[in-house]
Amino acid sequence: MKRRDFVTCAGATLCQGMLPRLAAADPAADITLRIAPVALEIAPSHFISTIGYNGISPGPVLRMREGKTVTVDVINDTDAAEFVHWHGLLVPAAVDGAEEEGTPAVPAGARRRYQFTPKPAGTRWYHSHAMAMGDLHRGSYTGQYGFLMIDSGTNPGRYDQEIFLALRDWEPFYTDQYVDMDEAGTPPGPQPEKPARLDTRANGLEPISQVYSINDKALGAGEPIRVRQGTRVLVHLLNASALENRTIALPGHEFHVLALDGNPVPTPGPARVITLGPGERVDAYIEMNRPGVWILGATDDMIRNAGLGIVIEYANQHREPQWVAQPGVFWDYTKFGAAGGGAGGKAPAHVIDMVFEKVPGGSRPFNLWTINGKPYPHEREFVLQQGQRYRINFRNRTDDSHPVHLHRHLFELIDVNGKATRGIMKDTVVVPLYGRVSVDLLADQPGLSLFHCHIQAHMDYGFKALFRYA
Ligand SMILES: [Cu+2]
Repeated sequence: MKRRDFVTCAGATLCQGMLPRLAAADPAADITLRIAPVALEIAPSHFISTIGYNGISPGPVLRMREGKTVTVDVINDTDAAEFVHWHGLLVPAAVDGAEEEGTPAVPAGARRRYQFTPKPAGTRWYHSHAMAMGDLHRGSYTGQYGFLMIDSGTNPGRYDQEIFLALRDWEPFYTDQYVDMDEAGTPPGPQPEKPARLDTRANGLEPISQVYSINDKALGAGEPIRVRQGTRVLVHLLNASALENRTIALPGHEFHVLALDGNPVPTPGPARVITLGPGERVDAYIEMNRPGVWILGATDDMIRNAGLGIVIEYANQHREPQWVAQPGVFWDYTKFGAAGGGAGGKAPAHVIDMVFEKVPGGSRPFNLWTINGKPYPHEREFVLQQGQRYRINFRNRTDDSHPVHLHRHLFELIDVNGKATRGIMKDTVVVPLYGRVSVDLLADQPGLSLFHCHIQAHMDYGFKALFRYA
């Protein structure tokens, strides 16, 4: 595919002659995204200095029609090259927004036009795909993200109210006293990949946060979501964190899960808590049938009290927002699979094993993350034949739960720690600590495709690989 590829300069003289200018006759883009610094007042007088899209963070909710080609002009008003990745879309590598796949950067102070045909329909998102390495003010640590809704034109729209909730954290810093929530969010059960002998070397530095928000407000700082009894509210959830998996709940209510990563599930159903790894989305509706004032937020008290929540206020209800703990309840993808679980469906002939390991920092500042014993790059290790189906086994031999993402493809969830399932299509899946997840992949998107952990520091320090087509 020949992409129309314009690069120009915002400031004229600096780079004149180096880059082709946007032709004067070029029609206006359907969408313009300007990458520039923003200050977010997430709580009274608590400003976060970050980088956003079009002066806000999250950026505007972008809406595109499935199958209808769009042009997006990205203007980079920062001093570093950027990439905008269209997460969950099946688009060519040249416009996918990942340097590793060969997408050209949007240079500092310049403009680049992306043109693609969005598919499939569903809740997608867009975000920076720049490497950050040791710089906690780059890539997905910044406010460069937003929802991207691909509309099929056939959504029946059986809801009264639609809300978008992105989970975030801010002002990350490094610590070697890292305690994550992965253990608390993992149901007791088998740990099929737990090594017989654990690596006891000292852990490297990991970024953590103590400041949280949903969208651009910490709990209690923004307007509540005002609802009426007897209505149905459609919630689009996104974990836009660069750091950690999160579990949320709305006490007194259940989520009715409709879609995972924007793809309708075979068996929609209730969930009292939802766990989302960075990059994951959940679409669910909530029946508003428990009048009161409630907190929708992180199940972890420390994280919720530090901002990760939002108030849900029924009409004519005025009281302190209520929270009720949800002990012993766990999120389980497989509940939403096809009836009959793993029955039916022929296993693909080709099997790819991916073993995830951590090399603790020891004397180096950061941990190193490996796939099959090696950090990125992997030369011609993961080669797909077009039209073939593959079973991929993610084997997590580390003490973190990793949200792994494959660009430009959807995969079908087949097994989570021995629980078989069918029919759940995803682009990102959390592989539990010492756990194993199997997925099936149809190789039908020729070109380079990046696979990586969606925790920025893991990706930056080795946890990524390129899939190629033969
Ligand atoms: Cu990871």
